[in-house]
Amino acid sequence: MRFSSQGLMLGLLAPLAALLLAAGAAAPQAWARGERPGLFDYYVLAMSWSPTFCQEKGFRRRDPQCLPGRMKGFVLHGLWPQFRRGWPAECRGARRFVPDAVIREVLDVMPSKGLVIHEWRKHGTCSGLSPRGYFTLAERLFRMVRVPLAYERPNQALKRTPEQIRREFADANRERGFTKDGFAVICTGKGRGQALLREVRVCFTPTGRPSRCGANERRAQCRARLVVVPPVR
Ligand code: U2P
Repeated sequence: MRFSSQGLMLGLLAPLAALLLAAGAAAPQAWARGERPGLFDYYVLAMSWSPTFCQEKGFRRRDPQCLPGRMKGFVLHGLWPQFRRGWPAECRGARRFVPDAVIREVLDVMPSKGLVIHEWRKHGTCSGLSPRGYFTLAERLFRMVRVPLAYERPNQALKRTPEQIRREFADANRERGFTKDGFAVICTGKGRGQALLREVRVCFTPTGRPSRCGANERRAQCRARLVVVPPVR
């Protein structure tokens, strides 16, 4: 069954948006463009590990989030309405513009204006919410996820299996109602060799309660034997 979230409560800099767009373009076509806003099965909250983003290409070192002493750990990549298979994108009839005040309010957790606007147009327009409602929900869910202690500004690289990362997140969030099935680990590369942590994705119902993830996350799940989590410097 699909839910409607209508009536529900209420720069990562430009280079990241470009990277993410490129990644999206390379992925198998799983979007349905122009769907009706508010019709979807669940949300996935994508939490990006900023040090991996900073490490991947030298030019990003000019990005404020990549400057020594100002680096961050997890940042908010997006909140994506999902179908059980695939996801809606660029939905019809929603507003195109995100007010400046809304952008300023979310920059603390989503540190790129370009990314905020991109995420609204691609995913937020499918939420059935206003820009303010959508980013308020995204920030609330992002802050609701407790990051395990080991990931709070580690000064040395961590090494984990994808399964260990999911278990650490589930343990840290058990009393909030999450289980391991509500988390997915996304890494660089597609193989079984060593990889870097790119994201932790967390699944929610359309009303913002913890949920199991779906086929989209199972397909994207990291297959590496070992995941390196670069330090926050
Ligand atoms: O994974 C690469 C990019 O594809 C988009 N994506 C992926 C999984 C999913 O469930 N939903 C989804 O939208 C993301 O594109 P972006 O929002 O960054 O443009 C993701 O980065």
